[in-house]
Amino acid sequence: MKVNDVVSYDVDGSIAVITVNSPPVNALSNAVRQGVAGAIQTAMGDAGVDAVVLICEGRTFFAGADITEFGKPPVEPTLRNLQLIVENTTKPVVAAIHGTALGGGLELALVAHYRIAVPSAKCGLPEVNLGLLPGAGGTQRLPRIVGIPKALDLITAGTPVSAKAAKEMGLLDELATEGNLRADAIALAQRVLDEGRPLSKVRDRSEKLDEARGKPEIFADFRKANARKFRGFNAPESIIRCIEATLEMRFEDGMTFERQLFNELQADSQSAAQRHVFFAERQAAKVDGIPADTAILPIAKVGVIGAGTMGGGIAMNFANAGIPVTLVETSEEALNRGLGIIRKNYETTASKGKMRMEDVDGRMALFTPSVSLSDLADCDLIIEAVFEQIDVKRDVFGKLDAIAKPGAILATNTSYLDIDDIAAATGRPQDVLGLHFFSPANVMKLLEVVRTKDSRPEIVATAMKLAKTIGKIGVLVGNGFGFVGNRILAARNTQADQLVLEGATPWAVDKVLYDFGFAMGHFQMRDLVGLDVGWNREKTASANVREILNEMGRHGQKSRGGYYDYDENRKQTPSPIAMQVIEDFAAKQGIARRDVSDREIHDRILFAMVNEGARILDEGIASRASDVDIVWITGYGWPKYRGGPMFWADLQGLPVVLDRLKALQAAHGDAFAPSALIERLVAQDKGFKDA
Ligand code: T1G
Repeated sequence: MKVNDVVSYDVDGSIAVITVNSPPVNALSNAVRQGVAGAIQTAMGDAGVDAVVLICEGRTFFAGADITEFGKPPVEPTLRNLQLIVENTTKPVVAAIHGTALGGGLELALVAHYRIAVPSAKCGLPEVNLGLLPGAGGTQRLPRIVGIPKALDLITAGTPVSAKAAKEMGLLDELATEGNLRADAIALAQRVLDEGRPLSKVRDRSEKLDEARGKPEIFADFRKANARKFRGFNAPESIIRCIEATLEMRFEDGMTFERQLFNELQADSQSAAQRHVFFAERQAAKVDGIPADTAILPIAKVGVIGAGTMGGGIAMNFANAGIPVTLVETSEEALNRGLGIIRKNYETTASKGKMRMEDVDGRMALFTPSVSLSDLADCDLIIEAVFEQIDVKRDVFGKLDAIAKPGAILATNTSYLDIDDIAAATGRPQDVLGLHFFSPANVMKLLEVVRTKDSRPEIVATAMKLAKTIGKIGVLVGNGFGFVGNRILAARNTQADQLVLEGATPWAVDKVLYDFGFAMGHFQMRDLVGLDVGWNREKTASANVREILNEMGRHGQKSRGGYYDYDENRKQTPSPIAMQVIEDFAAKQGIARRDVSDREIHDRILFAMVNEGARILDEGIASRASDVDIVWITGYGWPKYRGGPMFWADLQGLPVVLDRLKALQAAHGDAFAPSALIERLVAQDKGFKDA
């Protein structure tokens, strides 16, 4: 019978089965919680019922609290009150898990008396990814099952574990047969009754906690080992404190402490930022203006031109998704070098246990090497990753036009060049778009899908779906200089270069950005990528500090010297040589150096980036402010707990941003002329989220 729109109740023998069906992920919404509570009450009042199975339909068991309800007034039963109802039943409750039992979903399963899952299921407490902690007893119950060390790992990492692993750690009582969950759960419930098993409560268990008593080093060592990873984030430390509380407090007090710290995190801008990122990532996959029924083209075979760093990494993405790749280079030697690097990458992955060594050959078998473009004739998608020069790319596309089969997608991996110009070298501009990967292409999550004025909807929709297939976060961007990510990077470059000429040091600039939350500073990143990327050895003319450093052979980390000096372990130290180059160049430019404050560095760099993001939005190069956020978080390391440049600007308040831009414009010129979009939004009392 239907309890409400999303919960139904039926009885099989003497086992009541409560079934939840609330797409897309059975999140524990108000309706779900109310329905389950009502069904439990019914089961308790039903004399013919001796036990209860709680199961979900659709793709998964409860995937957590309903994130869309955050910030709204609580509606009874809250998740914690629903847990009390389940935990205090007089009849055994069995949680039957498939898909991903996550967050509040797993926490609800933890108050059931027994848990069973199909082998394909996963269990996890990913709240840390939202800047939160498990707020329904996860920090108090999980340690009581798996022990303190494992709970520390699982909850601060937020990554789910397989059903097999969950069973081994005691999180699950049984594994069901795949596809037979309901029957196996009912059978377990019946066995519990037949064997008179107790109504065990996780909260009453302490044996696992006892293993950690008197060992404060467990927490001290964990904090130390993860300091770098947790730097800047608030949630991990709160999680650790809650887990410490299991040893210091009674269960109820621990629950109160957990609730207190959860509330603090939920009110924190860091969690708002990370919840914004969660939805922004999913929003980016949605392409406005393309009909949902647009044909997705089959991509059975991919061609990649260029087996260098980018081409090889790009090719690996498709092989990793099981898609055969024809890899074309200009010579056997270049081809073999590229394939060698690919094989070495897989062997390294296997040595880390992330794939089986015996699978490396199978993965390599997906590559068909070639030195002839004509071998790409049967590819559904061809991606070029050749030298970043327009005439080279136009030449390749002209040749592809004569080789590629009709309807094949022709993609360029260019970072800056005009893709309309490249497409014009073919007779099929409608089949051309950009697939801008980020180095290392087989690792970085971001993929800018660049739509030209002629790209037909089918290839755009196909590229966006393909991004998800190869495990990337695809963001659709327009064909403008630097698209979205690199254009904002260029704005940061300009200010960083100017600041060091005016008196700042590269290390001061880098520290401001590091303290803001970037994994590394601007000049440190430049040294890492290589100062000679895009440097023209033939045409160099000491036109700027970067050229001069290159002319001196200081190409960055790879030459053990750039803005920093590097020892044999790549440990960096500020370079007096680079500092002298900067001072000399500033003098030549007639720039009188001065003290530059950290605040000036912070504002000039960050507000210039925000302003460029606004211009990008205003020009339609990005269709959403949240897309700009996703580009800079996933492609350039903008700290996730600050939500991306546009979210961060909204947090400052656009009136503040506008005032600051005007002041910076007065002091440092028109690079800070406020974007018209910012002025419009301020006039309308709106933020980028409304743009
Ligand atoms: N609440 C609301 N909507 C959700 C949701 C959630 N928890 N999880 C997913 N969605 C939506 C998502 O926005 C998308 O919507 C659709 O479902 C499909 O998602 C008290 C406080 C479950 C592994 O953090 O990890 O419990 O775009 O595209 O790739 O301690 O979704 O279709 O409109 O991601 O198959 C803890 C978050 C919450 C899990 C499925 N739980 N979700 O991945 O699909 S906090 C989480 C996921 C909590 C308690 C605390 C994934 C997934 P739309 P999708 P997918």
